Amino acid sequence: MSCALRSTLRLSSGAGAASSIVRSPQSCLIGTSLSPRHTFVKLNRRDPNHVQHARSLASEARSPVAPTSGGHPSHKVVIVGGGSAGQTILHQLWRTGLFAQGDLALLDGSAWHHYQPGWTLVGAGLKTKEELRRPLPELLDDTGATRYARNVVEFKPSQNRVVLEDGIEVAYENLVVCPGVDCKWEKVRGLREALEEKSGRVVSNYSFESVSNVFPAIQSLRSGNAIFTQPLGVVKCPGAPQKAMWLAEDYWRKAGLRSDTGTSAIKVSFATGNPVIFAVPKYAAALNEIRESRNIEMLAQHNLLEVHSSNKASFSVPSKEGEPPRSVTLDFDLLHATPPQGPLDVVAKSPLADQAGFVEVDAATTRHTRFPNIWSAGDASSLPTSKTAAAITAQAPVLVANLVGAMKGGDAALATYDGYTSCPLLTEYGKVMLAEFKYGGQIKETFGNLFGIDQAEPRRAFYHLKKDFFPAVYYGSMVRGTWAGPKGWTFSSPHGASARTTRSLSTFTGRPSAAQQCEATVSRGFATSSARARDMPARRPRDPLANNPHAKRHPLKSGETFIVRPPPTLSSPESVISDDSTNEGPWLPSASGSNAAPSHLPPALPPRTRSAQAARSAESKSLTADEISLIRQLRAEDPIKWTGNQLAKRFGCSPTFIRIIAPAPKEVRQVRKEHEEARKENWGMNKRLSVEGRKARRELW
Ligand code: UQ1
Repeated sequence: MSCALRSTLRLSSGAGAASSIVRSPQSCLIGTSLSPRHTFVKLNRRDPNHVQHARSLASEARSPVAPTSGGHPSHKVVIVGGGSAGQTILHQLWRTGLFAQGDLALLDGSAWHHYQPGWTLVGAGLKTKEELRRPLPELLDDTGATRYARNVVEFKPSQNRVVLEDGIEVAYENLVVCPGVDCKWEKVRGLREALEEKSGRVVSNYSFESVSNVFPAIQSLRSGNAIFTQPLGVVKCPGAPQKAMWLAEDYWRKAGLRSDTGTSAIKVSFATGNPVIFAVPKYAAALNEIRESRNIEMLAQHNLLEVHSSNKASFSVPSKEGEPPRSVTLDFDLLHATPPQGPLDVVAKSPLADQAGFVEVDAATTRHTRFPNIWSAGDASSLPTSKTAAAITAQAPVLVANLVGAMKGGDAALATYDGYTSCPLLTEYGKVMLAEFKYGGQIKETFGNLFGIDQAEPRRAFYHLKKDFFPAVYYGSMVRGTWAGPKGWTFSSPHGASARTTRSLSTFTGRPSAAQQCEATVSRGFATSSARARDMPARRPRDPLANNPHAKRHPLKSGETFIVRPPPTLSSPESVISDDSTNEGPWLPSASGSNAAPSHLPPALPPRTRSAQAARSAESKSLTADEISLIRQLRAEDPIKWTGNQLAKRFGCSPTFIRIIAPAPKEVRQVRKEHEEARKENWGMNKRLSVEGRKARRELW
């Protein structure tokens, strides 16, 4: 066992005592500990120069100097923890354009950020742990936030201050607490020692050091008992302990060491402290079916207590009423352990904590129930849902909207979180069951709603989401604040009010509700180009055409107004239109002669793109009678698979033509229509307005 692992395990158990603890509040799987890159400077709180020191610490991280409050560096919003939640929230706040350099601060002593949802893939030999990490400072560079490369050791909510490990106190107007949860390795006797042993029989996907030992251990096992454990209580990504099992079992199956019937060279057991395999009954039923078909033993209510030696482990099991708790000891040849987990001591012992030690926030608004200027999301929060990165994609926009709303003195409870979370369960190499649900274990499936498929059925497409898409979108978009999970990239606020700043030629205005006004500002930054976003804070640019005397207003049925404002550089609809075609405005269909745009009309729609034109001309392609009857036959056999688009592709004609000669059955059309309606509900303001606008322009022309 390396020193590094030893120190990791030791450090990650304590709260705030050591400078090098990494407490990444990540979604799936557990934080790890590495030394921060910055030099540790011990500062004395009583030293009158400590503020000066704090400033130099801040600038050490290439950050602006903070203003002070009562002698303490002070910020409008201080974020505790730079993991998935902290980074996502920081970037989303920055993108609102409401904050200047130094208004925001992030406190985290970690040198690295790990994409922990990917560690299951490392344990299965599909990725390396190194490719899943990034230096933390690099991820924060594009915000104007001050980074303190220190962890918090004390919360002082009544004074609006937090204390850093070197004694510095940082003051805040608003505090966002998302330091994640800790692995409590020490709660299982003998586990740390067993993980350090050379035999490599005890492994875990739940730490940076040990995750790379998992796949070699799976590869080298040829026979015996393999036990995969899940502790009773909260864990990050509650599906991860069994993902390790499903993939290992599949590996051994492919290696000829497992069979569905009779005896296999390797026996596989899932020992969980919980009574069921998964908390949501729909997915639990599907998983149990797969488990039985693959001959995997379920040891329910078996909570790992102790690892005795390199081949024996004890579990507590329920006893009959009135009898003392029992324990059973099992032999193993490979043990994949998931450590018990819980809130960091610094949070659990603070006034912020609920009885279980998590930051006590309102389940809908993410606002603290007792300190209105404190907020929390992610693993450290008391939000009663599964702790995953997917959950953070839904929590962060709610927190940001409500925090900004509260700062503006408005109603902070505008946006609400419904408990959305997701667990992409790898059930074998190449297949994933995409569990998605909200509070109360109610199903909330993205693709089920869009395409009418059952997400409890493991699929290859979901596997690629998990293995390739999510890691890329995580670093490329999520922690940069531009990914809203199942809602995709267009960051639409929880009320669907996402506003574009201005458009050059035409602008939509409406009378947004108070909620929309607030959120329009919240999400404004998301519509800017990435180059602009980097140069934030963005100001709403003054519209140079605001006083254009030629502006025409077209009220739309939806309540919005479509305003046409020809730029001064172009001839206005009222001006004499020259024959010179270079003088054509893009808003004029044709500037020549009598075809000039009538001044009372908004711009014409641009001509159809080449591909659309090609598709239209393909409509005239004549199909043979055989082809037409084949189309009808395919449509009748499997109308779900053979959509209009699929058939059009196959037969080289347009989907419209297909829909005319072989319309889909009424029920299928009905279901599609419902999905389409559901999809429209999720449209952001931009999309809605652009569709409305096109419709209006089509009608007017
Ligand atoms: C998601 O957004 C996300 O973040 C990048 C994940 O990575 C950990 C996920 O596992 C899931 C399920 C989502 C949710 C997104 C969709 C499209 C279902």
